[in-house]
Amino acid sequence: MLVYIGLGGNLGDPVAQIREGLGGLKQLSRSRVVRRSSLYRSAPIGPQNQPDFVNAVACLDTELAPQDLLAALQAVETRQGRVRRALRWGPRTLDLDILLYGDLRMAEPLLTIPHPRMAERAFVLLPLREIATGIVVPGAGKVDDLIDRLPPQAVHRLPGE
Ligand code: A4P
Ligand code: MG
Repeated sequence: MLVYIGLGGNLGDPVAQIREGLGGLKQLSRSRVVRRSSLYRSAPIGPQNQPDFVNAVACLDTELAPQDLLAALQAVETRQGRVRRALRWGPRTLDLDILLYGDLRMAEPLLTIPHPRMAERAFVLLPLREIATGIVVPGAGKVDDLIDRLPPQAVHRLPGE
């Protein structure tokens, strides 16, 4: 199954955190990283009194079921020093979200796919388009059309990353 994972972080050295997160994805069982986007610097969505984020998207070919993949991603987050805090959308060392899992659509208390907020987020859609031109977000539409409809958001590709 081809799945897309969103990476984000804004604490410590976020470029190093995202690189390390990509390393963590490479070590997931029954999975292989097929492709990864450049790194992007983005202004925070949510509370504004926190540092800019670095974001990226990776494509995995995996045999893990969605819940097992989520558990594996959370283990990588924890290994990289993430502490879950009360503040929603607050700062974090590394956040790994399942964006897309093939064409699957599911909504359960602990797992919603496609990621429910991805269609409004330039920091997800721009790196996704970079590695998956023409992809369709089930229930939302083509990535290019979604990007055309975005409100302005400060997202910049980091050269050489
Ligand atoms: N969960 C449900 N669906 C999913 C999914 N598709 N992938 C549940 C991953 N997790 C999913 O997530 C909370 C719970 O969501 C998990 O326990 C899981 O069961 P979390 O990672 O603990 O907390 P969170 O990331 O703070 O929550 P949330 O609501 O997912 O936040 P978002 O939407 O990921 O937003 N601004 C910029 N520029 N760049 C960013 O990367 N990220 C956020 C976080 C806010 N602002 C940002 C960025
Ligand atoms: Mg998350």
